[in-house]
Amino acid sequence: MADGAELAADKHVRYIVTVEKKDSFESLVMEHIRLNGAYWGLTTLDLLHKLHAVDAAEVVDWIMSCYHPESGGFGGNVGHDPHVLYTLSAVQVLCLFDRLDVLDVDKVADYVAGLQNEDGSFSGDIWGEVDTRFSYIALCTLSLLHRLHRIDMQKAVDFVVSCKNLDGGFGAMPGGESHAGQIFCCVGALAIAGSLHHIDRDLLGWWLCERQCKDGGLNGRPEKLADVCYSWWVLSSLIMIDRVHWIDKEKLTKFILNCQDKENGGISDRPDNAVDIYHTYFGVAGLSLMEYPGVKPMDPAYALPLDVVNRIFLRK
Ligand code: GRG
Ligand code: ZN
Repeated sequence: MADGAELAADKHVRYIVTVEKKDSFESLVMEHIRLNGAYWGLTTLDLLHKLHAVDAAEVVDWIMSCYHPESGGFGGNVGHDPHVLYTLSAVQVLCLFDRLDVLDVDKVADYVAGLQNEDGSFSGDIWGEVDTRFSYIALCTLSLLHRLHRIDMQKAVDFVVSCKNLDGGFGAMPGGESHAGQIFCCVGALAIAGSLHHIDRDLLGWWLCERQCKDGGLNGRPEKLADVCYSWWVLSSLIMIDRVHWIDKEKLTKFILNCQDKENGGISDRPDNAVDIYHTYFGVAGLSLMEYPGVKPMDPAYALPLDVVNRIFLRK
């Protein structure tokens, strides 16, 4: 079989478990975003049916040590300031372990809802930066907590729609260039809001499927290099608008598998580069969206395994 032709799942599990331990080099350089890293690593383990390789109680304790009870938000690590980026990761990890019971749900929802601005947009924290990433994060977090009614949904949707461009894509704010990462955020937010009718599916689907490069990988916007993480940002968006069949899945699968370190585990952004936990997650998540055998199916809007999302919404 050709090099890189199969998913080296066991190697990736070992790589993630090593990185998630505090003293590895990668943990040190990513110290400020450790909660995001925990979400990437742990979701990957769950997708590979190996979440039990970590001690759930230990993870939940550590997550809660990043919590700020005064504001209701989570920091990226112990002692770091709260931000919605880490608050979503904390909620997602607690969902993986079915441990939302440790949260003061109304307090966390207060924190997120309190960041909505007059025009419907969301700031990321008290410093006020506005970006459609934060619109997605707010809607995703509040939906997982069953607290969507705490925001002005009409205004939230109107703001996201105001970031739509003539090419069918979306940017970080009104007039911002279309970028696959922001498109995921806007399509995801509209999917969660039940407002996908604001999207021209053929126009956006065309822009998204043009992201596939000759090497089979996907880029984030025209003229850029392919990168494994766009397998997630682009494919999830295409699935939400029902146009994923416009991508050559076989070529994309090969591109992702060729980015594996088959000896030490982990996946890189493109072939022969150094692996990291972020691209390991997005590589496996991309394969999940393409129904790769042995990988759990993932929900394209909530960025969590489908069984986890079903548990949250079917229980309610
Ligand atoms: C739960 C999956 C999940 C996400 C949470 C933070 C967030 C919400 C979304 C981020 C969306 C985003 C903007 C992704 C793009 C990240 C990225 C690879 C940026 C690089 O952009 P450039 O311009 O690189 O530096 P290119 O690839 O264009 O050369
Ligand atoms: Zn990338």
